[in-house]
Amino acid sequence: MLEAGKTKFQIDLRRYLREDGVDHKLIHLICEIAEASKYIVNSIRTGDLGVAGTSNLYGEEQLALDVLSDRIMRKRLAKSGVVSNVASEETRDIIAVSPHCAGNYSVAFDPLDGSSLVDVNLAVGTIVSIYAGSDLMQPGQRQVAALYILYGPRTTLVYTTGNGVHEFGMNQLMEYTLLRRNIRLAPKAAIYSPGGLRNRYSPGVENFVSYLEENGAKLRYSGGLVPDVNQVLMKGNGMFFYPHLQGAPKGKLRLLYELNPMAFLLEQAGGAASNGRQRILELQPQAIDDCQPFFCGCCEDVAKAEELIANLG
Ligand code: AFP
Repeated sequence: MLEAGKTKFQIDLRRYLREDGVDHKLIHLICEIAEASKYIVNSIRTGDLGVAGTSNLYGEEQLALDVLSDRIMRKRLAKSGVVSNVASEETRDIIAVSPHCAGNYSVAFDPLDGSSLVDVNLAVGTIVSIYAGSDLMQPGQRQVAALYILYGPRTTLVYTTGNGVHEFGMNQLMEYTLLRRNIRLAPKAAIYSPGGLRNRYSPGVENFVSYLEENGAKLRYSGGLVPDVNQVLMKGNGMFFYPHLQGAPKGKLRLLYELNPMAFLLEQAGGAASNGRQRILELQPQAIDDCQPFFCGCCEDVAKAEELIANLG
């Protein structure tokens, strides 16, 4: 087991995954995704910021960057030779990329989450959820790996394979090297990121905001799930939520592409993730585009959210 804390040494992602005891095909897959992110980061920096003229499954207008990032990811996953099925937030179906790889992995991903923030130069990210075999419609607790790549002032990759949460930074040679291993969350939040419209919050959620504020938590919301969850993890004491709203009882965020991978990462860091009533990782997806309310971060605060929602809705 590798020790917790920061490191001065340049340990690259592949070597770390090997030392972490990860299966060699999964190492290959994670490294292919890391490769894809290099093209995505380049597209964000220099690419077309306009619309693509198409819409995704949720009726949202796609940007040229959404479509390009999706293509980059899909191509790389197909080329990896270890992926059978993929599902992307940007497309409508589960797609068989290499049906002959049925014994290996399937991947659900959001190629460029928060893309509407690129034009105002805020941070965005890629989110990835990996299952063994060909079935993507499984509860998140069956994920074998989850990761995100954050395109901020620096590009970082944060992953778990069920053995803690580890952060890597892209260096000047565009290689990912270890920044922090075994990231851990405190039990209570000092910052919070609340999504959705507050005048549509339920009484339980409204009370939860008051509880956080009374306990001294400061508002820190960027509007991008990846940077918002990343600050919860890296500061080690935060809470993110995008709740059920009046008129949107399932909130906005997608179980397969956003919640399951983030929930796996947060639990692996000693935090928790719930839809307000149930652990996210136990939910059986009903459809590829399932949405769920999301409360994640420090475990005592997630428990408080569940208590207030159980009592007040
Ligand atoms: P886009 O991918 O459509 O930009 O949505 C981003 C996102 O799914 C997630 O990253 C944010 O947490 C959430 O939406 C923000 O939604 P609001 O704009 O409704 O606060």
